[in-house]
Amino acid sequence: MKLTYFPVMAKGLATALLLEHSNLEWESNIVVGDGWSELKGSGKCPFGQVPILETEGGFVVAHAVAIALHVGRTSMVFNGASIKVRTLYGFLFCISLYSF
Ligand SMILES: N[C@@H](CCC(=O)N[C@@H](CS)C(=O)NCC(=O)O)C(=O)O
Repeated sequence: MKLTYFPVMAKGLATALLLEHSNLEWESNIVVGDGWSELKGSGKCPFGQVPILETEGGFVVAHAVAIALHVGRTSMVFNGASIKVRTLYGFLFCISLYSF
């Protein structure tokens, strides 16, 4: 999986932390400078914004909360120990703190 975001601690941070906490293989794609206008113009971002998560199947998930839920489901965090479920909810709450 590939998470694309800017080099700032905002919407992409909680999703990156959640991916790191999961058992999934993932890579970070940091967009800087002209890279953003190129990516935005490419139409790859469904809502013209980041973060986006590209899955193995080529599907692109947009919006931080949707990405967190996708990661939670895919990594079976929901089926794990309650501490992991609480951790996922913590990440969701963290995302909600800085707007939608
Ligand atoms: N609802 C989206 C909002 C994403 C968002 O606001 N992304 C900003 C960066 S934090 C962005 O891509 N800004 C660049 C632009 O809109 O051109 C989410 O929750 O992920």
